[in-house]
Amino acid sequence: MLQGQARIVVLAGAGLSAASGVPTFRDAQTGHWATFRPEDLATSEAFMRDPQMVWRWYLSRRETIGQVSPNAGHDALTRWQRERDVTIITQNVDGLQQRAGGTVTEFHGNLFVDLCFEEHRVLSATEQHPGEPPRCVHCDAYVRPGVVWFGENIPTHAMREAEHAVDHCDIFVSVGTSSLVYPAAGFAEAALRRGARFIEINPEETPLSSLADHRLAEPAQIALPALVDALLSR
Ligand code: BJW
Repeated sequence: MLQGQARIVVLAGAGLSAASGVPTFRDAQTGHWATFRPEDLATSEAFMRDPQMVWRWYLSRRETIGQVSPNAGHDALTRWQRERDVTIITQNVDGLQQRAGGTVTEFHGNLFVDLCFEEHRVLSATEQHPGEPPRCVHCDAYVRPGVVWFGENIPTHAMREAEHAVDHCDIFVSVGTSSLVYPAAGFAEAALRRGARFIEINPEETPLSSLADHRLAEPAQIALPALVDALLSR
C-alpha cells in the first residue's frame, strides 16, 4: 500500500511525543488532565475565570517540553517525508516534529507562541507583571498561549491545508491519537469516503480502530522507524 507514488497523510497526536517524555492528555494516571478537568484549563472561559492558574499550567508545560527532545518516531516521520509524498498534520502543540526537521500543519497551534487574548495577534514582546500573566504591549490585554482551546475554531490556513491534503490522499495514517477530538477525528472517515486506505498506529484501540485497513498496535517510536526503514530500503 505504501510503496511508490502513494500520497500519504499522517495525522499525529500526543502518543507520538509520549516517548520524549511529554504527557498525553487522557492517560488516567500521567496525562495532562489526570488531576484537572480539561474544561478547567483548555478553554477561553477557564482563562477568563483564572488567567493566572491557566497561564502557570502552560508555562510549566513550556518548561517540560523545552527540556525534552524528539524521539525515534518523529525522526522516522521526517525521513519518510524527505523521501516520499507525506503530509504531516499534527495536533501536537509541542513543536517536536518541527525540531526533528519535519514540515507540519499545526492543527491545534503552538504552545510557544504568545497571543493577545483580545485581538489574537502574535506577540514578539510582552509586558511582565508579577503574579499574573504578561500583558499585550499594544492593548494591555492578557497574553495567552497560541493553542486552540475547546470551542475555538481551527486556524483557517491549517484547516484549509489539512482538508486539501485529506481530499487528495491515497493513504491516511493516524498515529498516537485517541481520535476523540473533532474536527481532526473526522479526517480518517473523510479520507475513507474518498476511497483512501486507513492505517492506525496506537497500542490502544480507539473509536476508529474498527475502520482501519491495518492496525499497528505498537508504540509510535517502535512502529514508525520499522515501517519507514522497510519502505525506504526497497
Ligand atoms: C501512543 C503512545 C505511543 C500513548 N505511541 N500511541 C463534533 C462532534 C462532537 C464534538 C465536536 C465536534 N466538533 C467540534 C466539537 C467540539 C470539540 C470536541 O471535539 N469535543 C470532543 C472532546 C467531544 N472540538 C472543538 O472544540 C474544536 N474546535 C472546533 O471544532 O471549532 C468549531 C466549533 C466552534 C465552536 C463550537 C463548536 C465547534 C477545537 C479542539 C481543540 C483541541 N485542543 C486541545 C488542547 C490544545 C491546547 C493544549 O495543549 O492545552 O488539543 S484538546 C487536546 O486533545 C489537544 C490534543 O491535540 C487533542 C487530541 O488529543 P490526542 O492527541 O488524541 O491525545 P490523547 O491523550 O487523547 O490520546 C493519546 C493517544 O496516544 C491514546 O490513544 C494512547 O493510546 C496513544 N498513545 N502512548 C502511540 N508511545
